[in-house]
Amino acid sequence: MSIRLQPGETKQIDVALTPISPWMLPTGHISPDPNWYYPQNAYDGNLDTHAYYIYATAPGDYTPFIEFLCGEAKNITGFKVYLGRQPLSVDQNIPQGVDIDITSDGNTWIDAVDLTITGGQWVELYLPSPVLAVKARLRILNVLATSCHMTIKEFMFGVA
Ligand SMILES: [Ca+2]
Repeated sequence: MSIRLQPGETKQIDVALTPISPWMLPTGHISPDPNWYYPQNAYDGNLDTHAYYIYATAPGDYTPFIEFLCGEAKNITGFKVYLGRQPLSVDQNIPQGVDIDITSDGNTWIDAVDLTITGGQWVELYLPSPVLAVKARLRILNVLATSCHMTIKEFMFGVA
Protein backbone atom coordinates (compact mmCIF):
# COMPACT_ATOMS: atom_id res chain seq x y z
CA MET A 1 0.00 0.00 0.00
CA SER A 2 1.31 3.46 -0.82
CA ILE A 3 -0.30 6.75 0.09
CA ARG A 4 0.75 10.07 -1.34
CA LEU A 5 0.00 13.13 0.71
CA GLN A 6 -0.30 16.61 -0.64
CA PRO A 7 1.56 19.34 1.26
CA GLY A 8 -0.35 20.06 4.44
CA GLU A 9 -2.56 17.00 4.07
CA THR A 10 -2.85 14.44 6.85
CA LYS A 11 -4.36 10.98 6.92
CA GLN A 12 -4.97 8.53 9.70
CA ILE A 13 -4.28 4.90 8.92
CA ASP A 14 -5.11 2.03 11.25
CA VAL A 15 -2.74 -0.87 10.77
CA ALA A 16 -3.02 -4.24 12.50
CA LEU A 17 0.42 -5.72 12.93
CA THR A 18 0.81 -9.45 13.44
CA PRO A 19 3.93 -10.21 15.46
CA ILE A 20 6.19 -12.79 13.88
CA SER A 21 7.29 -15.35 16.43
CA PRO A 22 11.06 -15.79 16.55
CA TRP A 23 10.49 -19.40 17.62
CA MET A 24 9.82 -22.21 15.17
CA LEU A 25 8.95 -25.83 15.78
CA PRO A 26 11.14 -28.38 13.99
CA THR A 27 9.70 -29.76 10.76
CA GLY A 28 10.71 -33.30 11.67
CA HIS A 29 13.29 -35.41 13.43
CA ILE A 30 15.86 -38.14 12.97
CA SER A 31 16.37 -40.48 15.89
CA PRO A 32 19.46 -42.64 15.31
CA ASP A 33 18.64 -44.47 18.55
CA PRO A 34 15.20 -46.13 18.44
CA ASN A 35 14.94 -46.00 22.22
CA TRP A 36 13.93 -42.34 22.18
CA TYR A 37 10.19 -42.94 22.48
CA TYR A 38 7.66 -40.64 20.79
CA PRO A 39 10.26 -38.15 19.45
CA GLN A 40 7.52 -36.21 17.68
CA ASN A 41 6.14 -35.28 21.12
CA ALA A 42 9.22 -33.08 21.57
CA TYR A 43 7.96 -30.64 18.93
CA ASP A 44 4.18 -30.87 18.91
CA GLY A 45 3.70 -27.50 20.62
CA ASN A 46 2.17 -29.24 23.63
CA LEU A 47 3.76 -29.24 27.09
CA ASP A 48 1.50 -32.12 28.14
CA THR A 49 3.38 -34.52 25.86
CA HIS A 50 7.02 -35.49 25.86
CA ALA A 51 9.63 -37.63 24.17
CA TYR A 52 11.49 -39.86 26.60
CA TYR A 53 14.48 -42.10 26.57
CA ILE A 54 13.33 -45.54 27.60
CA TYR A 55 16.44 -46.42 29.57
CA ALA A 56 17.48 -44.69 32.76
CA THR A 57 20.55 -42.51 32.27
CA ALA A 58 23.26 -43.09 34.86
CA PRO A 59 24.96 -40.18 36.67
CA GLY A 60 27.55 -38.62 34.36
CA ASP A 61 26.11 -40.27 31.25
CA TYR A 62 24.45 -38.74 28.22
CA THR A 63 21.32 -39.89 26.47
CA PRO A 64 21.83 -40.60 22.76
CA PHE A 65 21.35 -37.68 20.39
CA ILE A 66 18.04 -36.88 18.77
CA GLU A 67 18.11 -34.68 15.65
CA PHE A 68 15.62 -31.91 14.93
CA LEU A 69 15.17 -30.67 11.36
CA CYS A 70 14.72 -27.07 10.18
CA GLY A 71 13.20 -27.85 6.79
CA GLU A 72 15.13 -25.69 4.36
CA ALA A 73 18.21 -23.97 5.77
CA LYS A 74 17.38 -21.18 8.21
CA ASN A 75 19.32 -18.59 10.16
CA ILE A 76 19.24 -20.11 13.61
CA THR A 77 19.68 -17.69 16.49
CA GLY A 78 19.22 -20.18 19.33
CA PHE A 79 16.93 -22.72 20.91
CA LYS A 80 14.07 -22.82 23.37
CA VAL A 81 13.83 -26.06 25.32
CA TYR A 82 11.67 -27.55 28.04
CA LEU A 83 13.32 -30.62 29.52
CA GLY A 84 12.15 -32.88 32.31
CA ARG A 85 12.41 -36.33 33.74
CA GLN A 86 10.20 -39.23 34.63
CA PRO A 87 8.20 -39.84 36.69
CA LEU A 88 6.51 -36.55 35.87
CA SER A 89 4.96 -36.43 39.32
CA VAL A 90 8.28 -35.73 41.04
CA ASP A 91 9.99 -32.37 41.32
CA GLN A 92 11.02 -31.34 37.81
CA ASN A 93 13.20 -28.40 38.82
CA ILE A 94 16.38 -30.38 38.56
CA PRO A 95 19.63 -29.42 36.90
CA GLN A 96 20.06 -31.06 33.51
CA GLY A 97 23.02 -30.85 31.18
CA VAL A 98 22.06 -29.97 27.63
CA ASP A 99 24.40 -30.50 24.69
CA ILE A 100 23.23 -29.11 21.34
CA ASP A 101 25.16 -29.19 18.07
CA ILE A 102 24.15 -27.59 14.80
CA THR A 103 25.03 -28.29 11.17
CA SER A 104 24.99 -26.19 8.02
CA ASP A 105 25.73 -28.97 5.54
CA GLY A 106 23.98 -31.84 7.30
CA ASN A 107 27.25 -33.63 8.08
CA THR A 108 29.61 -31.38 10.03
CA TRP A 109 28.45 -30.73 13.57
CA ILE A 110 29.37 -27.50 15.32
CA ASP A 111 29.14 -27.09 19.09
CA ALA A 112 26.28 -24.74 19.85
CA VAL A 113 25.28 -25.23 23.50
CA ASP A 114 26.90 -27.22 26.29
CA LEU A 115 25.79 -26.21 29.74
CA THR A 116 23.58 -27.06 32.69
CA ILE A 117 20.05 -25.70 32.77
CA THR A 118 17.05 -26.18 35.03
CA GLY A 119 14.42 -28.69 33.92
CA GLY A 120 10.68 -28.23 34.30
CA GLN A 121 10.62 -24.80 32.70
CA TRP A 122 11.24 -23.02 29.40
CA VAL A 123 14.87 -22.11 28.86
CA GLU A 124 16.04 -19.89 26.00
CA LEU A 125 19.55 -20.48 24.70
CA TYR A 126 21.15 -18.06 22.23
CA LEU A 127 24.05 -18.49 19.82
CA PRO A 128 26.73 -15.76 19.75
CA SER A 129 25.65 -15.06 16.15
CA PRO A 130 23.10 -16.69 13.82
CA VAL A 131 24.14 -19.85 11.98
CA LEU A 132 22.61 -20.95 8.69
CA ALA A 133 21.59 -24.50 9.54
CA VAL A 134 19.51 -27.41 8.35
CA LYS A 135 19.24 -29.27 11.63
CA ALA A 136 20.41 -29.53 15.23
CA ARG A 137 20.92 -32.44 17.57
CA LEU A 138 20.35 -32.57 21.31
CA ARG A 139 21.35 -34.91 24.09
CA ILE A 140 20.87 -34.65 27.84
CA LEU A 141 23.58 -35.18 30.44
CA ASN A 142 22.54 -36.57 33.80
CA VAL A 143 24.24 -34.29 36.32
CA LEU A 144 22.34 -35.82 39.26
CA ALA A 145 23.74 -38.36 41.70
CA THR A 146 21.09 -40.91 40.78
CA SER A 147 19.91 -42.50 37.54
CA CYS A 148 16.82 -41.06 35.95
CA HIS A 149 14.72 -41.12 32.78
CA MET A 150 15.19 -38.01 30.65
CA THR A 151 12.38 -36.34 28.80
CA ILE A 152 12.07 -33.55 26.22
CA LYS A 153 8.72 -31.79 26.48
CA GLU A 154 9.45 -29.26 23.76
CA PHE A 155 12.24 -28.08 21.50
CA MET A 156 12.11 -24.99 19.27
CA PHE A 157 14.47 -23.18 16.95
CA GLY A 158 15.08 -19.47 17.24
CA VAL A 159 15.04 -18.03 13.71
CA ALA A 160 16.23 -14.66 12.44
CA1 LIG B 1 5.39 -31.92 23.68
